[in-house]
Amino acid sequence: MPGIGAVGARCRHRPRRRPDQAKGSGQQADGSGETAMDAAIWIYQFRLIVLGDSTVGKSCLLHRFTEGRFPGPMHCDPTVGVDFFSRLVEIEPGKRIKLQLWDTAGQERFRSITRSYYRNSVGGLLVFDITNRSSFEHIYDWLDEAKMHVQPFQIIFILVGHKCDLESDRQVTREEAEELASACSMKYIETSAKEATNVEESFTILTKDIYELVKKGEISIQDGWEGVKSGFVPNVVHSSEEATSLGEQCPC
Ligand SMILES: Nc1nc2c(ncn2[C@@H]2O[C@H](COP(=O)(O)OP(=O)(O)OP(=O)(O)O)[C@@H](O)[C@H]2O)c(=O)[nH]1
Ligand SMILES: [Mg+2]
Repeated sequence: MPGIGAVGARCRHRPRRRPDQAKGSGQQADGSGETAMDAAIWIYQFRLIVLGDSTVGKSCLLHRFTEGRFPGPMHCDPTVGVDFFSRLVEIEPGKRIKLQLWDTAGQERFRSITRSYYRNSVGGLLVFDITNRSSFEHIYDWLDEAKMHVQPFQIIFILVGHKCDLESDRQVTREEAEELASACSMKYIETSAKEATNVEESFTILTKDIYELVKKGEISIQDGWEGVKSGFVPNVVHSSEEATSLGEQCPC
């Protein structure tokens, strides 16, 4: 019977070049040009966007999440336009989601570029700096702008109060941030890229929430939309005809 068969087969298609050009996408696996990330198997790919004022720490958060390191004050320049990161997340034993992560510039002068990335994102982190009151006050603006530009699709956000290692400089209380999050039907989490606090959790919580909506059919894969893509189902061999007909859906 075509389509069902032996265990552990690999797709015969060549991997699309791209995640290996992204930060955090993994090392060369075997010298063949295929990275560890390319070779991995995932059930879905979610595209997430990271938004917030300049200097709130978006890029450092992504470096910590994808590379496990904090670049430090002298090694993280303001983002120019948009930067791309990638990582796999295991949401249940043996079930991985591939995250494509778009790091946007907070500076106003890049807004026309960053806006074009909202529409193809299924989820996002809305980041403010707990030591910078105005970055918190701008969260509504970021949210409004994102909602306007994702139409007709929906986007799921988590609110992130960043730099929680700087407790003594705090200008936004946890309570008021939780209140804002609740008013906008978002979860709230406080993170520090410097001390690696809740970085993993912030991305995992968002990924799991999106996954649940996908499972329930409230978010679905759609032609012409990059927010969610299906991945490679492990332990299934496709016949050559079926593999060919899969065409664009092949995730490798
Ligand atoms: N104390 C502390 N500083 C942080 C943390 N994360 C980032 N920073 C610092 O905040 C500054 C700005 O960080 P970036 O990650 O470049 O900020 P950004 O939001 O990407 O800024 P744009 O690219 O301009 O939008 C840098 O000096 C970082 O070292 C953190 O968790 N704790
Ligand atoms: Mg940045």
